[in-house]
Amino acid sequence: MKTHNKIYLKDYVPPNFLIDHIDLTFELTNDYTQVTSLLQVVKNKDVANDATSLVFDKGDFKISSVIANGMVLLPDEYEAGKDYFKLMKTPDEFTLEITSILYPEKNTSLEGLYKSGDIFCTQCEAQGFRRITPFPDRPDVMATYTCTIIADKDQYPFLLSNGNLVKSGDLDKNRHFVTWQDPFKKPSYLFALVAGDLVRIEDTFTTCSGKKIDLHVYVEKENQDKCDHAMQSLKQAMKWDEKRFSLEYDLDLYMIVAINDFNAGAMENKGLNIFNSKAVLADSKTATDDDFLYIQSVVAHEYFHNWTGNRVTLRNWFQLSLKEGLTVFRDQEFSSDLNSRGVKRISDVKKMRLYQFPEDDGPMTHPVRPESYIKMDNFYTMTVYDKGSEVIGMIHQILGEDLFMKGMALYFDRFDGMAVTIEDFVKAMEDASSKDLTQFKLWYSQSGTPTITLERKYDAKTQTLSITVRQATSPDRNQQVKKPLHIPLRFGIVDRDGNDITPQNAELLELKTDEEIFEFKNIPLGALPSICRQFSAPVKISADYTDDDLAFLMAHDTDEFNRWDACQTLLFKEIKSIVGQIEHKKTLQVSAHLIQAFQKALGDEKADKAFLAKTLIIPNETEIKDHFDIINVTAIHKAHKFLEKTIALKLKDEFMDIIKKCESDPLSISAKDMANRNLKNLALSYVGALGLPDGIDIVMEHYETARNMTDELAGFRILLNINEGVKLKAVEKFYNKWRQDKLVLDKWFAAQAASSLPDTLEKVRALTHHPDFSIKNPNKVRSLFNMFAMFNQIHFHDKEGLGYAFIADQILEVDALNQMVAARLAGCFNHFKKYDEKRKALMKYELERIISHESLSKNVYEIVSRALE
Ligand code: B3K
Ligand code: ZN
Repeated sequence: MKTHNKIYLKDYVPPNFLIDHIDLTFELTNDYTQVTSLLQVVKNKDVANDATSLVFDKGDFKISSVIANGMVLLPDEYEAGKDYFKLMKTPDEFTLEITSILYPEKNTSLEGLYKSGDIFCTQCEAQGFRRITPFPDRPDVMATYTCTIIADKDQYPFLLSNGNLVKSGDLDKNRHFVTWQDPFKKPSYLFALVAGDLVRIEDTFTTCSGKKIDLHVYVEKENQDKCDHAMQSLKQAMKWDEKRFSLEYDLDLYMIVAINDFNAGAMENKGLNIFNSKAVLADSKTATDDDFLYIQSVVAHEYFHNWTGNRVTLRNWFQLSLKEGLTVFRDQEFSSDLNSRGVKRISDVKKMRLYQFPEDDGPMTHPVRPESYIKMDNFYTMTVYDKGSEVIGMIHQILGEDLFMKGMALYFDRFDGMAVTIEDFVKAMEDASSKDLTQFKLWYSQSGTPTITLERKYDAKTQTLSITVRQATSPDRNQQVKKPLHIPLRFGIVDRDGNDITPQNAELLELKTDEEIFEFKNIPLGALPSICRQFSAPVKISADYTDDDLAFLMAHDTDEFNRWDACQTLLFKEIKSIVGQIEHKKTLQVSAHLIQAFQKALGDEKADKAFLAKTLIIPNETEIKDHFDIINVTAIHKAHKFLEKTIALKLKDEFMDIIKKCESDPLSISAKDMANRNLKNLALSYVGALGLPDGIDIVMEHYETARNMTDELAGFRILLNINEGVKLKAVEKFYNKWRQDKLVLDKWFAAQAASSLPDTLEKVRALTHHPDFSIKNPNKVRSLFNMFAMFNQIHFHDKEGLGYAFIADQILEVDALNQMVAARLAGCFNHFKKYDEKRKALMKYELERIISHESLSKNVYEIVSRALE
């Protein structure tokens, strides 16, 4: 077994050489691509060493010529290894011209320059630029770029790169060229190139200072009618960033290109964003309401990077959260301002608990600013992105909106055009607010999710409520001893009539030590504290609430988030109790107070429907498993089904009423219409879960008459869990209707992979041979394999280990083509130690089989070796 070295933050040294300017020329042909880069190299005066040899990063490709200061170098005057390029004895300032030959068609990693269908495109973050040309491929080397692209005029009518188009013209042999110039210095990871036969959708945006910006969205011809939502989202984002953050766009042109084969959601290349087509294309026939919201947030996220990431960039990759955490915070604020803030918060917290808490609790645990990596690509994680955003949110809570914005302004003022660190950001926040964030900074260096324990005492004589709040974080591989964090807790008190009686100045409690006692006077008997409102800190809460307290808070807390959370706590308690009944072979029952709480919520005419839909959904089995120290897959599956059926049975009339009453305009994506659909589809899922003929008919009709993808997909998913006959019919019907649409087929694959019916593993195996499946396309791999491994608990954890063996085979097969996608999939074994002995052993066997595979990538090695440690 090969091992691989780690790169450490503590070993960071500034670069010996800087590049002032790079002039790139790409000649794209159908056989190969020739890349010439002309670099203005200067020695970094700030580095006090007398190194004269220059070492660049380089991919595994051939160099055909090297010219230094106009002199052709002989092959023995430079070294070109598999992953480096070296020149001995260089002057302090010189020009270097390197010509390389690439084969983009053979590049299945989707990093560097590759082809997606007939389109040439690039993905350089984090370390893809080195696969294009030898270069100091690190974010603290910032250069200006010009880029000339030469290609056949008919096959590649559009030739795009960063910045502004400065020259174009015809060449011999039916070729043409275009030259782009980007006036802003940038790190290599923001370079981009696209060449293809696309259509362009055009619009403009006039900025606050009156500058007119051209907005271009490029897609394949058949998708030209699906760009309107992305374009509107872009304009909303531009406007919002001016209003909320006083940030204006800087180039004359902003381009977005949609690509079918893409490892991530999208990429913020300067002036030329490249997107996974699923993050751009939408119309109501083919995209769900969730897709519309996703597109709005991704388009905005990439746009917001222009300031947080591009204009102010990273000193090294350990600082990734400086741009990602901050930009996620910005896109979450944007979506909250445009849609419902409460509902957005619930979705974001659900995502944190589903993915980030387990990450913090498993082998991949790392601080928001990681200290080491083998492959940086493995650290584009929920911790860096979403916990990173929560950390920014906490600074926002502590400083308040005005001081926070003052800090942001100071940050841009100080660091525009520079490559900086998280420390620099926090310092700007401290300087602008005069607050001391020394202890707060631990959030960046200490891993793990803190647990907050809440204990109440009430003295009836003095009417004093005293609350003891404790914090603790479990030791992990990163730190054996955890220090107390500075935790902002939004707080409130609700009396027995449902009035908010929070004393003044108690709305934000700042916890700084292991244990603190807060006392509140003149509090009537029975009043309940409500803690961590709005989920003001990414912590787990363990409070001494009774079921009655929780039901009361669910109905009366004035904080919407905590009303939802009280119901979550009730649901998890209930499921745990049913799992206990199963394990002790008792008669299964659901407690009456849960049914009553649901009934009350459903009967509340004034309740917000979007909120209800989020509240009354039973957490899925993947969410449930994290509430157990040892995961009993079968019992959890049974408990989930039993709870769903019991609620459906007891409240069938209420659900039928919702199904009748929740009308929506099928083509509108207004908040009201989305909420109605959401609640109706939830009610249908309960009714469908009963598996009775009348319920099946209702769901079937809903599915067959649906006029948008939200309803159609919701119906389809329910039908796939009813019985074999119903499933078969629905699968065929859906396919025949949508066989031409790649993105809708992703949903078709994913829904089948998630089915709980007995033959699912065999079906998934068969689908790998389906003509519309391609193991080279990341969206398809994620729809089929990641969906199966992450969200089909009962079949992935098949007790004979067939699910594990199948997925391990797929990991190895994908790894030979696309290491990044394979590594993501390999994460499905991360928590193997939490299962029963038999499953644990079966998973360990597969992990060992993977890690001993001969040509395993560094990416998968890093994930699997950490899991096995
Ligand atoms: N910065 C890119 C992510 C690139 C992923 C590289 N493996 C998208 C984003 O976060 O905006
Ligand atoms: Zn980002």
